Amino acid sequence: MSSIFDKNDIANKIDTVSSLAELEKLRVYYLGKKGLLTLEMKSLSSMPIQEKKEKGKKLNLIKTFFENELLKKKDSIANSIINELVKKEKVDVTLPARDYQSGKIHPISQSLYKIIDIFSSMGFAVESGPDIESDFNNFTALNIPSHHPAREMQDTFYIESSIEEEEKVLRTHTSPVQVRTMLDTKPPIRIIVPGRTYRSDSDATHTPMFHQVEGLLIDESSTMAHLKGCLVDFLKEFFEINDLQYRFRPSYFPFTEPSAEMDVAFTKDNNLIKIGEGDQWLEILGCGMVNPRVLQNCKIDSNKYQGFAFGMGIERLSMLKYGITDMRGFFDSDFKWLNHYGSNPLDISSSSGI
Ligand code: 2NL
Repeated sequence: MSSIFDKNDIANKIDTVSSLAELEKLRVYYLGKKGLLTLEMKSLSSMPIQEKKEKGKKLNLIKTFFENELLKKKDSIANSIINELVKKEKVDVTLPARDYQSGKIHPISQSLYKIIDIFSSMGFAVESGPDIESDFNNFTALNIPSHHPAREMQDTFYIESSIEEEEKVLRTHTSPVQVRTMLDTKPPIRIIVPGRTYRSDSDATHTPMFHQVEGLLIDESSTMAHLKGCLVDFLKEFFEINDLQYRFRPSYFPFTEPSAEMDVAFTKDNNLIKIGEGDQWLEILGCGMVNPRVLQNCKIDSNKYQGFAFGMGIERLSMLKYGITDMRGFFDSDFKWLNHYGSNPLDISSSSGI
């Protein structure tokens, strides 16, 4: 007669099981809420103390035995499932490796690394600031008068503000960071400021958001000659052309006096622009000696200090360096475009020293 205290009987029952589902059924049969062992254990409470002690001890022993056997069987079933799988599954080591695509560095980032690399080697520090700026930092401090067209709604993104608040704008250039630096630190100052800038403009050659890098140097003795040397060295290094043909042309900006624009020579070869030589000129950046009024607006003594500043568009520099013809491609997030114009991560570490 089988009894629930019969270890052999339990062991036999477990032995005949061949799946995890059957094993679970057996567990419930003995140890579920209404399982045989569970009910027996519940019935202990109504027994006289001596009987309770003896039967309780037996029940506990059989319960532990059952649980151990259950675990052993579970392991052995799991093992045989794995063994079956291993037998069935074959790895064909002669198959070709799966193709993978490595990421590319966006040309804007690549140019930026290079620009930072070159100016760092000349002793310029990199500064940054917020995209949303006060009207003072973006326009007033830079000697841009209230009637200047740059301030028009058609050109600048204004941020809604309450009447007491000062008007806020999306910065139209990175100059407000230089203003902040001049207000915060004593000269000498030697910084470049790369970053996003915004203008209300959109066509094949303009996007509402674009990247600029501006530079500012303030000390007691730097001149236009230093400015020229600095920019010529930069462009030669950036385009990797030693005998780069260039010219400085007089220009006008409210924040510099005198002001100039720099052009580089180029030739068109099958619609592709070749930088460095030729009889055509391409405007590449703006620059000048910092207007003393800007220094005064930024609490710097314009009798003691002077300096130069410059600004250039990173998209434009990248288009020329990498032969990109449509500016909109920069912001389309098209993987094919990035795969074509982007650079390999390993090339960066060697060119920028990062
Ligand atoms: C351009 C011209 C320029 C500056 C930017 C500047 C900034 C301060 C003071 C004086 Cl805080 N100047 N920046 C100066 C000359 C030209 O940018 O064509 N940018 C794309």
